[in-house]
Amino acid sequence: MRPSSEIITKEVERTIRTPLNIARIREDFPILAQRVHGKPLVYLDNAATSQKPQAVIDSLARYYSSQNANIHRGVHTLSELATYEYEKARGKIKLFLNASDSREIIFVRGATEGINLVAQSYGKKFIKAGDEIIISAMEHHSNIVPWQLLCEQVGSVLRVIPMNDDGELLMDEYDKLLNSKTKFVSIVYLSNSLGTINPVKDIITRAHKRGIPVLVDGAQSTSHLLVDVQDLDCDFYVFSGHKVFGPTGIGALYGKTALLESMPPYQGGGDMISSVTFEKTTYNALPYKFEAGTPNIAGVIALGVAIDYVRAIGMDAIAAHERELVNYATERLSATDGIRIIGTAKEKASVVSFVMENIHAHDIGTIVDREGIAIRTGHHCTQPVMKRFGIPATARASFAFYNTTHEIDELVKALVKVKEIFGA
Ligand code: 7TS
Repeated sequence: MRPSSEIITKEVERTIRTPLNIARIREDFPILAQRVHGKPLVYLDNAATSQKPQAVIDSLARYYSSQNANIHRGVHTLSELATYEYEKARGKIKLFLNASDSREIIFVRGATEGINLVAQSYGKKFIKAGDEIIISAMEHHSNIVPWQLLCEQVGSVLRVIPMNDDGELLMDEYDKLLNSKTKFVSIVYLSNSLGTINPVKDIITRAHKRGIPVLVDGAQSTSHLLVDVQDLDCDFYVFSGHKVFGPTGIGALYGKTALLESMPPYQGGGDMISSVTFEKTTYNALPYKFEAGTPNIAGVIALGVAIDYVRAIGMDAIAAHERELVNYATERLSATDGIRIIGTAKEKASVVSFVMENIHAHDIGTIVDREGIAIRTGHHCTQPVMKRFGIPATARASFAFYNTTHEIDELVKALVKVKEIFGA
């Protein structure tokens, strides 16, 4: 559990910041003041990537204008400063996820690279021919393909937890899939195409009863839910910085120390070694064993700033505001003739996917864009989800804490125009 001082801070943040002062928060995001096609930008594509506060943008400029140097290798002032800032950011992510040790935080390019690292390092060492890996029917391709690659390499088998028509996992079916051949479970916390919040803690408990490790794909959950990796007891957790108001090209993998210690390096190169001879190379300690080569130093430092920003607002306040947005969008879209919501789980956050009768999702996206509204349309890199619901694509509005109910009204107005254009 979190230390009590942190819980108290969270309480204070909640009482002074609920409800959030959205107008004030929006001033921190310069891009939100833009006009698109002459209309105020309504940015509802946060599941694809979130916008960046000025503090994050400034951090990138500050790094390159006054701190730029390579880390972990120089004794000169700038190198020491860059190293200090880089490692400080690791500490911030440790706190944000409530990991027990900074060495459990590995910097990677994003959720995708984090999953590939675990599949190739842990998977190749510990998963053998005939072993089974369980994922779910609502995984992003990033949490399907790396496991399929591993299956091709070692001869293991992928098993899939099915879901119901609301987009909720069938836990009884999960229980049936768990058996003595199961060697790994990899599961999405918050679905990017349905908005379902999965019962990951329960999923982890059931796997652990059989000694099976679990990876949680936190690509979507990290910016919307308070995540506590110790409370979840997950073995691995991955997320992408760009979805948490930080830069692209940087993210983190959390792994329990004992597991990370047992795994071979993912890539070879500078910084990940302890000593190299042509006869034998020994590897560096955690976390450096998994951070070969010069990393995205500016990205790491700016991600730390993004985490500071999110923590200052408070995840509880963010979750409460976004719950309101999802409920409001669900109500308004359901009340509009010809619109059907895909993903009606009881536990949902931040994402509302929908289809419109006889209108392709791409047409919806193109027309609302003319109104300055950014939504995503397509399969959202979850083709099996589309197949499960028998549709080619959805239109998806996805929210962040800076969105408002007024923006949802604007979306609904634009969708009514879409219907008019198609004579629906
Ligand atoms: N897992 C989930 C659940 C995701 O939603 C995404 C990206 C990823 C993994 C991969 O993240 P990356 O940062 O490594 O690419 N999801 C989306 C999306 O919904 N629209 O664009 C990217």
